[in-house]
Amino acid sequence: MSKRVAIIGAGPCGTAALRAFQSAKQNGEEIPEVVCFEKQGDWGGLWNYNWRTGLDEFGEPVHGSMYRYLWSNGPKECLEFADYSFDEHFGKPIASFPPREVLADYIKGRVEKAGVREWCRFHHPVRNVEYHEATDNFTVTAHDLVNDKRVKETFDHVIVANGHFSTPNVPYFEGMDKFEGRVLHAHDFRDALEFKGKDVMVVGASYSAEDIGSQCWKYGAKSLTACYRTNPMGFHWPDNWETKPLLTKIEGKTCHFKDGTSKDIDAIILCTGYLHHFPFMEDELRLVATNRMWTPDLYQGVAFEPNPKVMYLGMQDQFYTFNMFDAQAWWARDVIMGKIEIPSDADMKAHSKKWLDREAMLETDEDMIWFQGDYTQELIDQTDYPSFDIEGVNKAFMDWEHHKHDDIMGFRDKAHKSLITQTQSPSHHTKWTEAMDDSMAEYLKN
Ligand code: FAD
Ligand code: NA7
Repeated sequence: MSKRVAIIGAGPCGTAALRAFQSAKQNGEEIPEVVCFEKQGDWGGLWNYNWRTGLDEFGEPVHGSMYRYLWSNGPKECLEFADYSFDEHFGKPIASFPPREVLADYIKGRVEKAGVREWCRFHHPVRNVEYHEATDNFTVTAHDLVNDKRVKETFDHVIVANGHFSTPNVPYFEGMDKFEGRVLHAHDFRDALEFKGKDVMVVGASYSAEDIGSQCWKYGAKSLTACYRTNPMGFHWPDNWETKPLLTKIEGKTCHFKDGTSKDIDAIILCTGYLHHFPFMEDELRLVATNRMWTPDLYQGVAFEPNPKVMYLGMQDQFYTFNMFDAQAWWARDVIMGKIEIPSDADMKAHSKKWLDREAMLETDEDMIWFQGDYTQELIDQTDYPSFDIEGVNKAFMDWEHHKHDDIMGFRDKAHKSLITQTQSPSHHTKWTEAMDDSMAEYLKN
């Protein structure tokens, strides 16, 4: 097979694509030549902690949005790879909510075992992807940062896997330019200890607001204020945590809210989400998307309808993560290898419409979890990705949701059961609120 495939990004989605092709090769199939361009110096995507903010050592925008002391926000049993279990990687059962370093080790372990590192070009941000109608292929231009040289190569397919939680969405509130405190977006948050003893405000009502607020609380912030645009988070927060409607304006250190109340604040952390950002894709190849459960223009949530030789992985809002990315990567691989046919434009649109109609009916987190579980199942049914108990994963997500509503600072102390190996996780040796050391060595001492 003389085809060439470019993968952009070696995070969980890009490494899923690498593993998908390698597993076909392992099964004796002839696979295309795969080249994965990665901007950072290692694989793992967001799970590689980067202390830097702003620009990196090469002047590139820093990709990392993760921070110190980040622990998995969902049970690891809900994201376990079906072809590489936690038991296989760690050699023993481990607790259900691993810190970042532990999950990074797990993600890397699978691709190290697969032996696909030589398919990757690290420190190679992709600058441009252009399609040529006459030859039905693409020119990918990347920058070799170490040698400071542009490289241009031709590919038959492009898999875009650069993630969408890296380019911050930064709203402006009146008076922000004169705020007498620190203001930052979640993307630049690195260490909760910076906010010890401070009156901290998080703006937003989703995962980042919940987790960064909880981190600041855990590491000794004096008070937390969470303000929301549409709906509050709705958990039972500790006593020094207050919920307010949206910020309207700032005067000095005083923040005013929609209900007419005000409060003095030392630091504002904008947990206001991220932009899907593909500056390297030519206009006609660029996905325009927001963070939602079904992404318009992607057939099967993956193939770019205007040109299905371009595939986008992991573009949806995420309950399911690593295992859904795998399902997408295996599906993309099988389209590229000619095992799955792309239907007519009308059929692609009809398929997307079915999911868009269902998306419009979603009301609760539970609805969204079942939606994403069904979607993942639909993909898995089309490939040889090992089948696993999706209903069991959905139920584990339900338990997790209930645990969060029972005790938002205690849900990480719960233990879940693997849907891949049936191993029951042990409870972690230390309660999350008391576990200050998030190193892998400490976590694995069970
Ligand atoms: P990423 O992990 O973002 O990887 C994308 C890769 O593409 C990066 O390595 C980047 O360097 C590279 N790249 C970017 N631009 C270019 C370019 N132009 N050229 C070449 N390479 C490029 N998920 C969970 O399951 N559990 C959690 O607890 C969890 N916590 C999270 C906490 C935070 C703060 C954030 C932001 C996300 C969290 N997520 C979590 C969700 C996260 O999106 C996924 O786990 C996962 O990292 C997504 O994988 P990805 O490959 O799509 O993107
Ligand atoms: P999300 O999940 O996209 O949420 C963004 C939040 O920011 C959401 O609550 C939005 O409010 C809020 N938002 C967006 N714009 C504004 C403005 N202008 N004013 C006020 N509030 C605003 O992003 P997260 O960073 O929380 O999570 C991303 C990933 O990181 C996630 O997958 C986790 O795993 C970790 P809304 O509710 O829409 O009114």
